[in-house]
Amino acid sequence: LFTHIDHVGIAVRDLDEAIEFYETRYGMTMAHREVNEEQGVAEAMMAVGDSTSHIQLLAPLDEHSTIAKFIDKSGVGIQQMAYRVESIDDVCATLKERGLRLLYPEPRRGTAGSRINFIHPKDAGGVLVELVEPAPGGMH
Ligand code: V0V
Repeated sequence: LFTHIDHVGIAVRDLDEAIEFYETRYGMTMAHREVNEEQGVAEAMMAVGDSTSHIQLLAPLDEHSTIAKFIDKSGVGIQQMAYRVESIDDVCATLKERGLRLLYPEPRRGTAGSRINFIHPKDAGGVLVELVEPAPGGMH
């Protein structure tokens, strides 16, 4: 069903400070950075060595952001676990058949033009699981 760990998402208060920490302490390089208004985040993808996995640093754009709500409730730290898939439409159909609640009826736009959806954490052992179908020729 899933082909790779695409990224692990970490909620941070200040994106620039977090990028600097990952660069100077872990020697990671930033592969991509963008603002996603619909998701309420400013985000940076930090490459983990030569693998195609990333750490996604997520800062809230404002107090209504899901990331702001997460930080208020749980503090900064791991917010989500994202698996890469080949066909998000097929995977969502399969997961629905298996009784899991997806957050969106149709995939939405994620990092670098990817298509994304989420499994509700209440149906996934307390883990917010994201599904990512990379854009053709995208960053993954
Ligand atoms: C909430 N809960 C979580 C959680 N967020 N559990 C584990 N991990 C999380 N991240 C639990 C929370 O403790 C509550 O449990 C319950 O779910 C309801 O939470 P809530 O605080 O009332 O929050 P809601 O229901 O308003 O929102 C939760 C959901 C929301 C998951 C629905 O965060 C959401 O829509 N997330 C998907 C979008 C997202 O995260 N976007 C930011 C990343 P109790 O207390 O009832 O037991 S954007 C991104 O990843 C991009 C662009 C990308 O990768 O491409």
